[in-house]
Amino acid sequence: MTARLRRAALLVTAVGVFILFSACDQPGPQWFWERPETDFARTIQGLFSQIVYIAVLVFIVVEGALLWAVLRFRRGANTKMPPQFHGSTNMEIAWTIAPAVILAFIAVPTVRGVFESYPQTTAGAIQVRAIGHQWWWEFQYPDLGITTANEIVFPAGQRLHIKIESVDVIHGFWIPKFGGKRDAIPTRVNELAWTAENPGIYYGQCSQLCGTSHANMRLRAVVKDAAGWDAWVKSMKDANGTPAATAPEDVKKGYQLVSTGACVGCHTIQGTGLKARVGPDLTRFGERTTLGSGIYPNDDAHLVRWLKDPLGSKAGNKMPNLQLTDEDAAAIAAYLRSLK
Ligand code: HEC
Ligand SMILES: [Cu+2]
Repeated sequence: MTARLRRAALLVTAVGVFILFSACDQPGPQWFWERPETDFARTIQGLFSQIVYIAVLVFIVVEGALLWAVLRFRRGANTKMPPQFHGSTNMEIAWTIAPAVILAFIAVPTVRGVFESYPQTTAGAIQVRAIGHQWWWEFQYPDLGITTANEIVFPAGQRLHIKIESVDVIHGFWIPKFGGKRDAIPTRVNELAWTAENPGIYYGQCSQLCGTSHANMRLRAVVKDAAGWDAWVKSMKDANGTPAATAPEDVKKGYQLVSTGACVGCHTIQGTGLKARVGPDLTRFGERTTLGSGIYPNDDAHLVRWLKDPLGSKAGNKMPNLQLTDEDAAAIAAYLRSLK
């Protein structure tokens, strides 16, 4: 290689590395290394950090020794051929024992972490079934008689026991700040239990490639304080979906369209005639912050676009285009957003 070529290659590498590492600049909403938000995340993060630090130490020692050897023993103008030898029992014993000791330091906490990460006693915990669908999440609270979608709601400071399932393909339930991911596998139930520490909204993402809109299969964890949780449970249980007879005048048209249209075949809205389970449960839909499993804010503009053009809003979407007029879509959006 000419010196110029070498310099160009170096420059390209440097720029590439710079661009790569610039992704680490800011902790985004799914950044997990700082401030774990649950006991479960703390276990996983402690283990992860411990292994990373050991790996960094090993890297420094090995690369340091390598560099030292390369520089110290490099060939000079009149270096003679060094003595050649084969086999060294002492060195072989050393490089068998040293890695075994290092691996023990990794294996013991890892095995302990694996056991700790499985729900032990979950008596008294809030029970939730998290069910993966292409490409959204269903959340059922069997003890409370509540079903919702895409936003898993629970209180801070109380144990949550999640049973993770899937109705179609393998999905991955993952809220990075809350700790490791766990797969949703058809015909199986995987479990997670944790206690969240701080109220807030946290981001999640399906972590198993599950088809066209895998990247759009997000979720939110909405962690409430005790009062907020009680209010949410009450509101979900009281949901009456604003029956036609009492629906406020301004959303009555939307209600009629929804309860006589194709929506009936796929969605549930508690308190109305909509009882199908193909798509997300829309009970109290107006209380959700997002739309389309966490990809859009739940506002009028995005909702109207969603209703008019589901596929344009989300690739592969299993909700069909129902050829709604602008007027009907706006009326339906107003009704759905009034459900709170
Ligand atoms: C053939 C079944 C089907 C029909 C009919 C249907 N939907 Fe859907 N709908 C779905 C599915 C499936 C999703 C989830 C799409 C996704 O996020 O991947 C969905 C999602 C939605 C969402 C977003 C929910 C959320 O939490 O993000 C809304 C709102 C919605 N539908 C409203 C309607 C309305 C109103 C109608 C009638 C005009 C309707 N749907 C008709 C299947 C259907
Ligand atoms: Cu998925």
